[in-house]
Amino acid sequence: MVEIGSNTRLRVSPFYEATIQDGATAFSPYNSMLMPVSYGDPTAEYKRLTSQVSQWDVSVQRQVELRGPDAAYLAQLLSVRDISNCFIGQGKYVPMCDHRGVLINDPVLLKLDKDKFWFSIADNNILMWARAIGAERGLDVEIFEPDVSPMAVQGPHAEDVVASIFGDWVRELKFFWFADAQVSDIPMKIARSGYSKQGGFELYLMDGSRGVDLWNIVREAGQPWGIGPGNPNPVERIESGLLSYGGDTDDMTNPFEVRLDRYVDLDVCDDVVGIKVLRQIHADGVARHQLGVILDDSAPGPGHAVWYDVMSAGKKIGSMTNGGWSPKLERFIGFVLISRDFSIGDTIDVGKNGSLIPGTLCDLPFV
Ligand code: THG
Repeated sequence: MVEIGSNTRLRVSPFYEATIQDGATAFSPYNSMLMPVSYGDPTAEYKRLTSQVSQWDVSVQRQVELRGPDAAYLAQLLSVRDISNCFIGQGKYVPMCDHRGVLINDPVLLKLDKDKFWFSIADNNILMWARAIGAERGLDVEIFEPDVSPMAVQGPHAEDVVASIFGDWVRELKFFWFADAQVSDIPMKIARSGYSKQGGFELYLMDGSRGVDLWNIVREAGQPWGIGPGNPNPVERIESGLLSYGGDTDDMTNPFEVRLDRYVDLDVCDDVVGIKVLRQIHADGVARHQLGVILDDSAPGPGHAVWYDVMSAGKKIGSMTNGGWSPKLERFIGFVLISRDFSIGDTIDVGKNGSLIPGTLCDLPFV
């Protein structure tokens, strides 16, 4: 038994005690916080998500707030997707790149007002990045982390659960739009979003002292629909083709390699970080691409390195970046990031710890 020393470098989620109470058995580091990644029964967690409803502590998706006269301009500089058509009350999935055109995050951007935005971030320090770019460009904008912690409610009955708490109006919320809401004096924004393809909402808790209260309200309201705890599901998200920044990307990955083409607008203004390089990369074409793989057998055990080699005729052609047993396909599936010389229908081998497992490349998403 190893204990994690509590300290100022590791922030505790407002839902932490509730997730422990609900039986969390494993946590994973993310944005200098811990995310519950298992409640001890992966099969049940997958089933709840795909046939009932599941509640997740995703407060590790920390918010970076931009506020002030130049907030909209800075939000655009940091996003390689055009956000000029984003309405107040709307969210957008916006890849972020560095000056090399390398993907450094894939946040959800929420436009709260004409001069107020949140980036809801994946695992990388965007607070520091936004402050650096804002200062270098001499912009008039405040950049800070607000007291906001998302909790996801995902699954085919998520809408029933959320409507039973907040009212039927939530059923009218459009995909990625959000609105203010309150229950038991707990302030929040409710968005129709979440890291699954099972449908659902994210409740952006706006008072960190009320995390356990909110968790328990959702837990109780969800009983008729069989709610239980879960987390961004490692298999459902692969079946659904959702990218994991940092999990499926490395320090060289650009958005075109990982199927984010439709979130890159090459005609945004030249000031957008990385856009000029992306235009060039787009014109030249990429050397690698992301595909699915269906294996003939289970993948070998994880070992210490995370990515598996993808081999063809004894040569390494790329990596399998993540994988797992798919209940829907009843096969072991995964994402590969491989040379463009190989494409859908080709057979390859996935290697690790000396063993080679044959597999076939396929299009994404799986389901
Ligand atoms: N919710 C919130 N913040 C987040 C995530 C989230 N921050 C980190 C991480 N997840 C960012 N990554 C993603 C990846 C995919 C999606 C959202 C966040 C997603 N994609 C849809 C798709 O690919 O089909 C829709 C995108 C679109 O077309 O607009 O939902 O989950 N708050």
